Amino acid sequence: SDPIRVALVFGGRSSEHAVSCATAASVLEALDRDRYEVIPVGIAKDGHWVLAPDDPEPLRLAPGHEPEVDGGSASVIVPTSAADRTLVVHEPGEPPRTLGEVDVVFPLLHGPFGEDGTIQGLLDLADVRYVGSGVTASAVMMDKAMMKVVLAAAGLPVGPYVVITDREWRRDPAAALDAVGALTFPVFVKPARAGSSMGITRVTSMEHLEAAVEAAREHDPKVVVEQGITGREIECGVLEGHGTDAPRASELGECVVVSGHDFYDFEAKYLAGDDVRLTAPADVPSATAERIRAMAVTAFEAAGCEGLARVDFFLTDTGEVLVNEVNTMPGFTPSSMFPRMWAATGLPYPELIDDLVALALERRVGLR
Ligand code: G1L
Repeated sequence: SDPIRVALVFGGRSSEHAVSCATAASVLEALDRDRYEVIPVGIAKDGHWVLAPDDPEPLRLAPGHEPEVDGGSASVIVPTSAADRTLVVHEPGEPPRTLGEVDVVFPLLHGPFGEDGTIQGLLDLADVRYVGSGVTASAVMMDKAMMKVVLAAAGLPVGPYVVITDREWRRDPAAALDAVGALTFPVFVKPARAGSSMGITRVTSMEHLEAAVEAAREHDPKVVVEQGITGREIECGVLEGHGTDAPRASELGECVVVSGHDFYDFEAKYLAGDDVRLTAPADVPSATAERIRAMAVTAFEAAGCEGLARVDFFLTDTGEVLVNEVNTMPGFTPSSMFPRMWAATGLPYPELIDDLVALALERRVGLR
């Protein structure tokens, strides 16, 4: 049968350009070339779209090597035509050249301009199918304030938090700081929509709050202040069901911060590497694990997620479970938590990718 034509879109304008390249390297390597034809589309740091070499090697993240999309000169445009579902290359001084019909796109992009629903909207306009959630779920889950409203409305427990909008802060910062007084320190001050852990500060007293809000506002004018929760960090992978089947929840994983970092920050997550230990399956009593898996599926459905999501929880020593966040584009190299949780559930990385492609192909284009 004809190979399935899969385009990977990676790189991009966010701070996690290199992580996105490394993710593309893993997916490039795992796609079975007898069944898939692969079109690697890189987005350079300046925003140019280019046709990238079909080679995982230069995209790998290694000590001393930060992979980057080479800007080059070729631009790849996703057409806004409902008719053809093709990618077209525009090269300076050359007539446009088509790459032909694309069956499915992996949007491997982080943060603003990718994870926030913008690339999904672009693909919707072109009638191109893609892996993962659509515009609404992507945008809602990217915004921590929106996410908490949706989760709470679905009856899921979320921790105490305060939102500081741009207008509130500019109009009366003292009142905004005062509102945070309803929370117990330590608190975590976060940009509402940063995507990575950039701009996050752990704050132990009122006197350090203002600087933390200003730091978060460098990344997003909308800020969320969360009360710190003492508990284990437990995660669950959710995959959409096939046909009319319910979403599937994976074995649980646990993220243990080993040393040096007082929370799971950007440094611990991506640079230092060995300061955070991921375990799957996590050692959680089976009744609690079952409760967490059911909550993960509820969160997935509440936001209308599609394809996949990683749902993160706090498990306190009294057995209380809180939803921390839902990630519609979780870390996705074979050593990342989401693939590891599914491997522990009996779905190895290449089969996980097959499953995600199949889910994307089952979906109707346009109306989501
Ligand atoms: F395409 C999928 F499967 F939906 C998908 C897309 C993006 C899975 C995981 C990711 N994750 C990322 O792109 C990243 C946040 C690891 C890149 Cl920075």
